[in-house]
Amino acid sequence: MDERTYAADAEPGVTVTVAGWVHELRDLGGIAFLIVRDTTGRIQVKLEKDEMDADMVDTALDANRESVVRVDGAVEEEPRAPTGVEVVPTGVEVVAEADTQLPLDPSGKVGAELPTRLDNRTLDLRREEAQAIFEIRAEVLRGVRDVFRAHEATEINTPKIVATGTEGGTELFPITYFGEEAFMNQSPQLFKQLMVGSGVERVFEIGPIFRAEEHNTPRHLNEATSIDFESAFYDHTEAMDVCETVVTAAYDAVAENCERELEALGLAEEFEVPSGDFPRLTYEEAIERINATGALDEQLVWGDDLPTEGEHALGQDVGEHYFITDWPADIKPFYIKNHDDDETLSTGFDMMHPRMELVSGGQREHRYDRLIAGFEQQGLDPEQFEYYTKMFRYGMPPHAGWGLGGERLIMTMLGLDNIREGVLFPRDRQRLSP
Ligand code: AMO
Repeated sequence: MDERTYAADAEPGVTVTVAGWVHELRDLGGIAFLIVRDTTGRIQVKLEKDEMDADMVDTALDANRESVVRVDGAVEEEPRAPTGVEVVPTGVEVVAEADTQLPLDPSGKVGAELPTRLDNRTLDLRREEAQAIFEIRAEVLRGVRDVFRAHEATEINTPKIVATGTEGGTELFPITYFGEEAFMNQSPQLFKQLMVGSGVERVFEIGPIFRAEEHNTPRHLNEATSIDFESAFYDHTEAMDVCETVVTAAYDAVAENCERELEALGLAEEFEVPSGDFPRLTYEEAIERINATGALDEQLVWGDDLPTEGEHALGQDVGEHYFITDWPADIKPFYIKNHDDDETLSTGFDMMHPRMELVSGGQREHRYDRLIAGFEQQGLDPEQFEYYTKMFRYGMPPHAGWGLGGERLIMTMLGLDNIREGVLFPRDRQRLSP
């Protein structure tokens, strides 16, 4: 490709080639302005009808909105132009014509419903706000990677096609693997644990998880991005410390490097980095506080799962990120360790944003006999998990970790109404393409 200059980099006094999409054509009679948009912003191209080459002017005037164009010309200062400069063209080429009828208005002036936007995601992403979300998402992932590396964790990639589920049998997507039944992985849980038993000790993974959740809600996806952490010789409290640090680092990275994107989303003023010191409530305190809000028709009792309305009421009461610790052992998965001094209490924890759960984690059961007993208690057949359990007989250190929902982090950070806003091509009950 010929060298091109981004809209934001065009300085007065230089000759450039700019390329991008026709954002708008403003025809004022003798003069017209073509607004070209690229990934850095917009630039004005001035068309003086009587003074410039007639063919060139016609080419520009005839270009449909959203066509891809390339413009050669000189950059001049123009205080009235949106960016303070304009291009005085010597050549205009339509590189790829767009249809006159578009399924949605990429300028965003005419709003479209979310399903229409997702059906036409490529056009939807031409809107500054939509792009801003994904630029922020990229920055979140970078911030998270950096902080994990600073904690000497090794990034791993584990299989997504697996033989067994880990997070409850009903949420599995079965597939056919050379004639055998297999599943899309629900979580890298067992693999990250197997890694701490290797000499690698501390690992993280950022990758897809698949959940065959039946319900279509604004905060559930059938394919989500999980940010997972696991460390040898950590207990649940140390895992929680890392969790706070990672979430805070994600916010920090965005606050530092995404000014323009926050501006585009109207969040520049209100964006707040969390304290990094999240209150830690026990499950017992949590149900007491929920009951005290009076938000639920029936009082919660020990052993109940926290219903969504309960979580909301507690979230409003606490008003910032917080942990819920010391869950009843019975409602946490088999791989979570119970407290040594009280076997009915689990070391499992959840980390909550006031709007919803973001993280589950805990110290893991690393003692072989206890692990096998845990499988049996949950009605799972330990034989099916032999590839995992047998490694607990060859020297498995105590360890702890957690999984953070990437999209929920973005959703709560940016106050998005629907988790799908933070996913390029979401997978849900209704949506398998694009
Ligand atoms: P859990 O099943 O709680 O724990 O998942 C961890 C976090 O992942 C996110 N999440 C989802 N986000 C969107 N749509 C979904 N369907 C969805 N399911 C989960 C949530 C949730 O808090 N193996 C454990 C983690 C661990 O103990 O290390 C696990 O997967 O934000």
